[in-house]
Amino acid sequence: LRSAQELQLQQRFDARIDAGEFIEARDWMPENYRKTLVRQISQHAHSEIVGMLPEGNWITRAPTLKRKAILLAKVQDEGGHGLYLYSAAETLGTSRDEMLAALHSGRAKYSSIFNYPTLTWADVGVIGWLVDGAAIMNQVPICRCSYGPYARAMVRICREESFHQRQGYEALLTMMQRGTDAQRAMVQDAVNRWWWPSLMMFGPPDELSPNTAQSMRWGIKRISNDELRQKFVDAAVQQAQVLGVQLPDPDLKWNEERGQHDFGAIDWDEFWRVVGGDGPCNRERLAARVKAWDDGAWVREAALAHAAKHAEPQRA
Ligand code: FAQ
Repeated sequence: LRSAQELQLQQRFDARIDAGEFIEARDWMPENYRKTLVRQISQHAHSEIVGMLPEGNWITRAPTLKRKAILLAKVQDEGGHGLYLYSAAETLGTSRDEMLAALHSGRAKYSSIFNYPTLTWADVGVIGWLVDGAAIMNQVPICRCSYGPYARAMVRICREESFHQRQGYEALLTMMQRGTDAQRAMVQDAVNRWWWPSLMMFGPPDELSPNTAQSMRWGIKRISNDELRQKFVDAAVQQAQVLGVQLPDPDLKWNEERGQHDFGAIDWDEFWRVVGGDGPCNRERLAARVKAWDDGAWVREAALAHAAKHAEPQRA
């Protein structure tokens, strides 16, 4: 049985959520609200950090110095996003070490999309267009999330993601409009491979999404998985036309009555396989993160030794 005081705190919390107020780190919050936020924000942070790997694969092979400089900056931005998000999650009382230990031991999730390989340079452009495009569609509503530190981190992240999306689209436009037939075919092949995994980024269908109802009640999620996926499809169709690529779905067509596009069935078995650790690159991605953590041990030790030295009282 809950105490009268706890019930009062709960009622006050619910009223603040209903009034659209931000909840801040020191405010009282239900334990499950805290747990849900740590789960989502840490998974989001892990996605940003693991998400550096597929594109990082092309830094040494970018076709021009300009493209290389852009890609370096983009991958570095993703690292920055991961750091803001770990900081936002830390305000809820979970340490970064705990979150990273969960990632490295395979207990924590990160976005399924980063378990697919980047086979050609066109994949880098398609990640910008479709993957960053899907990320923005999902993340703009999180700028209005009820937890203040997460919402504020998302404002800057979304600005940077929208720049990333444009650079990816521009790289593809260059290949489609000024490239060779082989380059155009490379773009189409990359679109064929990334389209369906991009739709999976929004998560399972609403009726099979265990967290949506409660997260929407708490104002953590503002728009459901299926609604966001639909908005993404509608936006991508026009962008594909301008680019001159086909989206690989024979069932994709405008539905006059709904005022939206119908689209084909998503392979949810594939999605759950990848989420469960058995996608094309899951093992490679996790191994790369664990190696980076192990290789960085000396930096963490040196920083701690330095901090300890400065914390010592000054000797006369
Ligand atoms: N992959 O009940 P729901 C980026 C899990 S963008 C893996 O619907 P929820 C930028 C879900 O965690 C990518 N797992 O869950 C970038 C849950 O499992 P759990 C990251 C997934 O939380 C671009 C279970 O399935 N963006 O990094 C996925 O209400 C380019 C049931 O699902 C974010 O994280 C998936 N795709 O909704 C970087 C955005 N979908 O935890 C580099 C913030 C679902 O109960 C290069 N997150 N699951 O064991 C969200 O908006 C939400 O967490 C959703 C899932 C929409 C992802």
